[in-house]
Amino acid sequence: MAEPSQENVGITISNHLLLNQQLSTGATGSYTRLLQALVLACKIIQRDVAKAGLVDVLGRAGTINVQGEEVQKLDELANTTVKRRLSASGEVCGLISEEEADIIEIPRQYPRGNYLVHFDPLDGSSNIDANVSIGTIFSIYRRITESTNDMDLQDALQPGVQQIGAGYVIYGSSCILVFSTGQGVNGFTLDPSIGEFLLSHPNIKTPAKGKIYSINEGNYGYWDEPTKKYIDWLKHGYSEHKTHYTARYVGSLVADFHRNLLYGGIFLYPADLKDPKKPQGKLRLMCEANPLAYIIEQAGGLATSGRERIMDIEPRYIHQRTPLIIGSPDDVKIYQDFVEGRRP
Ligand code: P6P
Repeated sequence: MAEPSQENVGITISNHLLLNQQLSTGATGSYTRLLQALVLACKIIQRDVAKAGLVDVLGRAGTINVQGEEVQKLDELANTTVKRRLSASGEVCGLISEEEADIIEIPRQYPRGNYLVHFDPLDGSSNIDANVSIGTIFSIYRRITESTNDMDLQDALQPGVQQIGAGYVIYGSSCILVFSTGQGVNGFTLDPSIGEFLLSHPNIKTPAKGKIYSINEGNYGYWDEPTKKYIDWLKHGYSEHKTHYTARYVGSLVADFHRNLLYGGIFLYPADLKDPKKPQGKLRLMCEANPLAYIIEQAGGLATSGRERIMDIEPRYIHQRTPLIIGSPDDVKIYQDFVEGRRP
């Protein structure tokens, strides 16, 4: 299917999805309805995020989520919004939220569909009170079990290569939805005056090499040696690589990822040994690493755990964590050289 080009800039996401559907042989409209439900959920979350400071939605809800993190009120609103909209679409057989321990069953009044979605309803929520960009991340699979009932664990634990779509919304200076269904990556910017996402970034490709590295340097003492050597090389190896790398770290995954996707560069959240409960680092495989790996590969980049391609990882449990090194292919390959001992 031909990717949108510049003359398509400005078309609504609904028209883009319908064009996609018309050009997809055998398409029934189910996938389009699922994506439209996701788009609606993100518009509702954007509305809540935009007014958070005014209606005291800010602040903490006083509960702790499955990750052991303090849940913000907006987290709860976003989680409920995505669950309601996707369930009501009648196109999903189950959902997995970063905020909930177990598979989310679809309320009985709705039909079951053939898709399932892993999602992080509001990533970066610790930044909410500081008005720093936050985001929603989603990852779409087809069910692999033959059943008209709810999904089971086998459906939920598919490797990232089985994704049929993925994307994120960044609630920042503007609200941008970036997603792919396997034919490249497109970005849509919300025009709040008409409540429509309009195509603003057709066929995104990430630069082969960047000048930005994103990592929480406060964890330096907890990194493995190859990661330390790579970051030292970036900072002190100018005489060799002749590039002045700039450090940029928002501490909100979608913000750091989106900037590097467009400008080029590398984001790293390696395994850090400061928390024995998280020897594989902080980020989740199914609702953070896999969807962003899908996007970056569709945009010409790479995503690795250091040991293997992110999308090849066979998940063992739904909230599994993984180190994530993701971005411009030439930068990720140099990191891999340090990991595999090809660089001292
Ligand atoms: P740290 C936000 O809480 C998050 O899950 C990601 O959005 C972000 O990339 C990461 O954690 C930041 O973690 O340990 O650097 O504060």
